[in-house]
Amino acid sequence: MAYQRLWRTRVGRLTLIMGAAALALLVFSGLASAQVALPEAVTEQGDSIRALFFVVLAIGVIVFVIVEAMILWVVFRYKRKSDDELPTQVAHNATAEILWTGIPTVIVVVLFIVSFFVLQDIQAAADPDEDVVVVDVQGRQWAWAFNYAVPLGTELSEPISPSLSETEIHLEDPSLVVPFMTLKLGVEHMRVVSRTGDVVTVDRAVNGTVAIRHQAGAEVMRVFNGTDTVAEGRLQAADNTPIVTVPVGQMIRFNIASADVLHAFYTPQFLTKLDAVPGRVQTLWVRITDSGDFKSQCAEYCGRDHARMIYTVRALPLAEYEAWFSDKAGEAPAPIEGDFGGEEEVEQQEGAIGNPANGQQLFFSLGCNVCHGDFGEGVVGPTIAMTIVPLDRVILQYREPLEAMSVFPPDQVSDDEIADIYAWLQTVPRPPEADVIPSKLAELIEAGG
Ligand code: HEC
Ligand SMILES: [Cu+2]
Repeated sequence: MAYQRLWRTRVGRLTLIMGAAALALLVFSGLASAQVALPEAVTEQGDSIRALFFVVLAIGVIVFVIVEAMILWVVFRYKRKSDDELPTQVAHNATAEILWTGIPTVIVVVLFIVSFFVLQDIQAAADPDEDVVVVDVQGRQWAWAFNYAVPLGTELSEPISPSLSETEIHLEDPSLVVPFMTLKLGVEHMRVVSRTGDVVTVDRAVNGTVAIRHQAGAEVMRVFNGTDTVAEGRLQAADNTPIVTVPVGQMIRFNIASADVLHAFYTPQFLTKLDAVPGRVQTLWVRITDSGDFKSQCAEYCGRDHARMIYTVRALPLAEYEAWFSDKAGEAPAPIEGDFGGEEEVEQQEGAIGNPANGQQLFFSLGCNVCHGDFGEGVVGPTIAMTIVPLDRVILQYREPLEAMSVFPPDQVSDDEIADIYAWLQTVPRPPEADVIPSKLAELIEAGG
């Protein structure tokens, strides 16, 4: 054999040894920085998955060792000793055949049963009377939005646009137990107007969201955007990555949706990931056991800036979480004053550039709020409320975006519609200077570019 021939010369031996060493070095240098083992789970569900993994691993190791040992035994025991000695030829052996069919069958059945129970365990919803933190997750090219449900009883703002039709929903209606009614932004985007007994009146197609709690008859909640951002783990200079803050110890329900293509919600320490599928809401239940910041990312290739879809899950002890939450809930943006004109009075005022009421709806239905915040205050994208960027340059931004904004071609949003959005954004107050997320484009224009 070639190896044997090589091994006979000194140079050959050296080559072989160096080659093996280089290969080992290559393999281990990769492993040193990479996470080889399964990460420690920080959720109860992750613990079950980890336990299942080790059961499967143990069975695999046992089978591997037995099979390898038998192969080696056969290789050495039945090594060809002379050319005329042939091994005994066996046609069949009932015992061996039953064993090699039976044992794998038993293993597969055991794995099936064990995984079935683990799956049930990790997909189990919270108890009906348990407190649940509901977070609506929306993936979009290329950002994540996290919206929180606020229990009823929290003060509700007036509907923004009173002209939109109000709808009554009955909490006992089982169809409303469908987790999250707001997937079609702009169509099912709703906010609570009032609640009497079992009947909740919602306002459709406006800012704010109604999520129905998982159990029938439970409270209806308004969702607000309580996402913090962090300027670390940057991939490009203007990048802020969102933080989704959650409590330790309480059941959390992530309602995972996508506004465009497939994305995947993936926190390695959860030991599970779930795709964000357009047109559908997927539910991920977790109860976190350890506090900390867990770096997370989109785990389904979704286009040019997929790599920027990073976020952090921040798990805080319950008391700290509650303090953070009430702080955020208090901050929930106040409704904007003013009459934007309803459908009956689309007529434009003299000299106005667009129809702000229409613009406001488009802003949500196109998902601009995901990156720019419900009030254009800026999240992943810059603050665009009352932008100084002129309309024609803004139209260009939709068509050929600077930085990681999604492309909006004319068949998705026309120039006139952009003018409407622009008009609405010009009526929305800018946040205090300290909270403004700077816009490159605005800076360029200010600099006279
Ligand atoms: C994937 C995230 C994302 C989405 C979705 C998105 N944008 Fe942007 N947008 C950005 C980023 C990032 C910039 C940064 C360019 C810069 O810094 O000037 C930007 C820039 C802008 C600007 C120019 C900046 C300025 O100061 O005026 C406008 C206007 C704007 N976006 C409006 C919109 C509108 C309206 C929508 C919905 C149709 C939208 N964006 C959707 C991320 C997004
Ligand atoms: Cu992605």
